Amino acid sequence: MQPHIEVPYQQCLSIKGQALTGLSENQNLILQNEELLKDAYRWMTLTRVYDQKAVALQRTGQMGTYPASLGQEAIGVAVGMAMAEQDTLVPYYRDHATFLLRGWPIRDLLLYWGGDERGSAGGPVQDFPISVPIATQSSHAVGVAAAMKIKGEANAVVTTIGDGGTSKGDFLEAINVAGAWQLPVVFVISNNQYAISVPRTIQCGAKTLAQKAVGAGIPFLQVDGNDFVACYDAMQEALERARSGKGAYLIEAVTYRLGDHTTADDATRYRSPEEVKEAWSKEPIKRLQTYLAEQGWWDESQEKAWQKSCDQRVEEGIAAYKTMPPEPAEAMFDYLYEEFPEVMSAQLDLLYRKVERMRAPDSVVDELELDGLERDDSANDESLDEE
Ligand SMILES: Cc1ncc(C[n+]2csc(CCOP(=O)(O)OP(=O)(O)O)c2C)c(N)n1
Repeated sequence: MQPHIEVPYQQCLSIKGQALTGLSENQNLILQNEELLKDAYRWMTLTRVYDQKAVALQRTGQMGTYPASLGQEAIGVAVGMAMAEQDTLVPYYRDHATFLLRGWPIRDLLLYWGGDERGSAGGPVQDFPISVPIATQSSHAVGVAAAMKIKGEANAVVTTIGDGGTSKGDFLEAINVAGAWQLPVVFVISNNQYAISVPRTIQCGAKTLAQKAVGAGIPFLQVDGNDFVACYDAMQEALERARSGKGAYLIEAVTYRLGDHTTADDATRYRSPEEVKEAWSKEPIKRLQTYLAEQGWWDESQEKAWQKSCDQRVEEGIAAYKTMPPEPAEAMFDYLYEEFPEVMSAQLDLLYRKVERMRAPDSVVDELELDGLERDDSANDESLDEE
């Protein structure tokens, strides 16, 4: 039998988009804030349009493997809206909404997923690049938070992770250190119910993932991850604690991945249509839209105009991505080291020679293969899943 652990669960909007009763002062303030909620809705819908078009780019061979955030837009937007610019984001790979809010140009996001290192330069300079290795970002976040504490900065670090990632030692070590040293770091678990095809219930024997914080001595909370209001309120409280020197916080946002794990996955092989249909009834965008419409803050014509502008904005980003001249092949070496280690010189030489050979007029390598070298994503298909 499991010991009883009280895990607070926070929800402010019903799945039908109605405000619940008994809410805190801050939650009610959020619910009354027309501009804030419209902004959140706009970011969520922009993210969804971006996601759809990114998947289409991959499907048409114009980009590498891509992990959509369909259904998880509320927590991503709440994280991005609650963070201050000078805070540090140490993300994982499904944080598209947060990246957009942190100022990443759409072109750069696409470049990243197209295998171009220049894509990682978006967002504030102190933010970390996307982490494809699972959970390594948790320890990086703790390192940044320790540095902040030593320097006496009143900023915070936010780091995100999936449910499966919380089974890794890196995550558990990171929350332990964050608790022991009372570091200004907020851990956000996007519990979308699956780690590729592995359901949450067989990843971990604990009833909730939030309770992992108990052993680390960190306060914790479970929120309805499809409820923007609940997520935003939780993030505000966690960030406030971190910035005022009270230490770390852990939020488990309970959500659902409505799409495939990545474009290399087929979720119909391990999920029933009934389960997915049920999950759609709880999705975050419709929920907030209903609330806004019932307040008289959003209508059909606003929706149409906004969808059109999202479309335009994403198409502009796609055009910029497609017209970006490719990086030289050797660029892959440029981003790894501050000072190039001598021991890598032989590999770099080999690469130069290969590129020269391929460019030679009498090369046996045909045009197609040369194009492939300049923006080759096919070889990386599934790398996200197989690492
Ligand atoms: C260290 C490491 N091991 C394995 C993988 C392969 N892999 C990619 S995604 C994934 C599942 C992650 O699931 P979860 O943490 O729940 O995040 P989600 O993708 O569901 O958002 C795995 C095992 C990896 N990228 N890195």
